[in-house]
Amino acid sequence: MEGKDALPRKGVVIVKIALIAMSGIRVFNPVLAEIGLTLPGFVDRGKAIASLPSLSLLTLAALTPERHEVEYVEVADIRDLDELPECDMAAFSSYTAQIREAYEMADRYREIGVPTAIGGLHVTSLPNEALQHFDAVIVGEGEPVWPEVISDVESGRLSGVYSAKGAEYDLATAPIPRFDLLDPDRYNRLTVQTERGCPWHCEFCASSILLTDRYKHKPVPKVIAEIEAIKDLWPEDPFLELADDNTFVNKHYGRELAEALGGLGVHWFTETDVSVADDLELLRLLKESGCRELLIGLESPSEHGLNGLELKQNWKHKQVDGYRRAVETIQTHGIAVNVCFVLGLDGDGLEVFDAVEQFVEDTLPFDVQITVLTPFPGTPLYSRLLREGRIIEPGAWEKCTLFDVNYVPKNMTVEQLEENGLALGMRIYSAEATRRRRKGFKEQLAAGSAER
Ligand code: B12
Repeated sequence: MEGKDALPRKGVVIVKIALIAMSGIRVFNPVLAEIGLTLPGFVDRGKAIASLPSLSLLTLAALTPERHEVEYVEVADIRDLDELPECDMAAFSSYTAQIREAYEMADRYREIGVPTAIGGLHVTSLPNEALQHFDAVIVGEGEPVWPEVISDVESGRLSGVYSAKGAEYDLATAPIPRFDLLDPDRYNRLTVQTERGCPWHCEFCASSILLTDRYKHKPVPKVIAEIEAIKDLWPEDPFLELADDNTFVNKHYGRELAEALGGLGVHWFTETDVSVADDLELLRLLKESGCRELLIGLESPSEHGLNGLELKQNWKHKQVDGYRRAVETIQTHGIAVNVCFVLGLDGDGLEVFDAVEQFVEDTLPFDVQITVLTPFPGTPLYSRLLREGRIIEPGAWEKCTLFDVNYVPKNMTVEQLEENGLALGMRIYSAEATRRRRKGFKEQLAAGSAER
């Protein structure tokens, strides 16, 4: 690593690039953290996902010219970091909750003259904030601009915002992520991405819709090639999580994908919307393909909670009558459902806590996820709540965890949301309720098999 004094203004020869993933799981409120992490139904999922690597950085590594050495580093908690990873350039990926830690590391790199770059969802929304700490900030999808970032750092010109907005990236040209940079013993779950964007626009969504306006797929043969690469590297097949926001909007693509996955002998999980339950042939193929679970954002069990939430067509509001049926249909096809609810929506009042519990008791999904409405920067929700003076602590990004409350709810107090949310969590993640749901799923599975 070169010291500041030794760093020439022009013609920087990069030798080693550290690709640094901010990788922690975060809950700000210590009470929540302590209780949440002991609840059986919660702990399983938490443990499973906590070890996922950064797909963005592995993808960029694959697009880095061979003349540069790359090292992939994960930082779960900056307090555990004795020394900065040694490198000639540090490129970070991060989400909102841990952005301050990325800024702190960048400041330290700046002190020793190492050029820095950062991309990802948070800085795509707030590039100017990030520029106070980083030499280069990448807005939008990383692939189209990474070669320019590298070339600018090589010529000593790395500076400012590099925007991929408008340069719509074609996933047909996606490289195979450098899974070989990972230690196979450390990961038993890996991510593969089949699509970006979403045709719906939920007000709170802070996912890949911030990167692209389009809903676009990776061609199935490309997805399969990535999985083959993983299978070559992992002696024991890892569980695959698709890093997708909504995999099965296009049912034709869904069936093609499921058929292709069926031949690979993998087990996998993805996120999609409730319309997947309308296509029984797709569900059958999904079961055969090794799909273990579908995570579906129902958001609220009530019509008033959903009203106005999806901004294009009020789509989710139109689906609510089919919610219970959908969970049953999917689970009788042998695929577990993880139903997700957002607590504290403007359309919901105090009755929502019991309504969620009732929904869960009635439908018995294998898993449930309850999170708190979270105004992530860059979302229409954030702009609206800021305008309405309802963000409690603007800029408190460490509270963007999906569990901490940093806004004034409409139909309840902050304390009511926190206390009722916690109490609901204690009930639905208890050993007894978790056992009931697992049993319920098995019964639905058996009923489905008997029918077929
Ligand atoms: C896998 C995952 C994780 C992994 C992350 C592993 C890692 N280190 O990357 C784990 C389990 C650790 C995790 C943790 C958390 N997560 Co998470 N996670 C996801 C998930 C499922 C997939 C993300 C993904 O891989 N996308 C695919 C990659 C390719 O996209 P990408 O990262 O955006 O990268 C592209 C661009 O942004 C850009 N880019 C990104 N980095 C860089 C860097 C450079 C240098 C360049 C040039 C470009 C670039 O290029 C990439 C390719 O185009 C998403 C949900 C989803 N369905 O997408 C949630 C999601 C990202 N997580 C979310 C949240 C809230 C969290 C947690 C706060 C949860 C918690 N309470 O702890 C933590 C925070 C982590 C942190 N460090 O801050 C939110 C983030 C919202 C936001 N704007 O911050 C999401 C969108 C889910 C949601 N419900 O909204 N998560």
